[in-house]
Amino acid sequence: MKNIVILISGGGSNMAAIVRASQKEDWASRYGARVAAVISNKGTASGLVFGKEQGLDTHVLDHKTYADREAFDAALAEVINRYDTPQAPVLVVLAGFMRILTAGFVEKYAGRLVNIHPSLLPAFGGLHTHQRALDAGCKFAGATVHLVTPELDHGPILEQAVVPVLPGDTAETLSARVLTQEHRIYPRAVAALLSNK
Ligand code: NHR
Ligand code: GAR
Repeated sequence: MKNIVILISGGGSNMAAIVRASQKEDWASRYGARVAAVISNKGTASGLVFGKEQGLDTHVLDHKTYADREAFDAALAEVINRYDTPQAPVLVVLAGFMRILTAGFVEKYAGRLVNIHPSLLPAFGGLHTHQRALDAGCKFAGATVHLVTPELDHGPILEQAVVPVLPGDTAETLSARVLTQEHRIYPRAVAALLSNK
């Protein structure tokens, strides 16, 4: 059984979309895969509640309690590696995870570490994407699922979805429109990764 480990920092709605798809589409029989655990760098992340309700292992690793990024990433890898065996390689899914990962960490999970970013990459990597798209006068916005590489938001693109920017949009209204598309494309991209392996 392949283990999917999902990293969150907040609401976890993308995590929930993936968990629900894995149940509805029976990823266990179809791909021999299951969502095993959720890890948050914030104890207050509301996505942890959903994870517990679903019977997932939940872990909190507060980045503020580690000396530096290397120490935090080493602790993160230690937890993830509990779900990683030669017979059951782990797939690591960033879903609203807000900590930049070190190159050493990213290289450990190369090809099996994915992220969803709320913009049409390569436009607007980094933070505050919706406000930046509005400020630039974009008529369309969207989301991108990509493999994670050491350079932030630069890995190979797996899926994208486009939404219109509407008159009167704020970062909040635009992000909500983008988020509904994220919930559609992220489970699909994860399933595609599982089926190719
Ligand atoms: N790590 C690497 N090496 N490469 C990527 O492509 C990554 C990554 C870690 C996270 C998600 C990303 C996003 O989709 C992601 C992609 C956090 C920041 C950030 O600046 C930027 C991009 C992303 C996630 N984080 C601040 C930091 O100092 C903290 C910000 C905060 O806590 O609010 O790590 O957007
Ligand atoms: C999503 O829009 C995701 O793309 C974005 O945060 C939101 C998390 O929502 N990710 C980033 O901005 C990463 N820097 P969720 O917790 O409900 O899935």
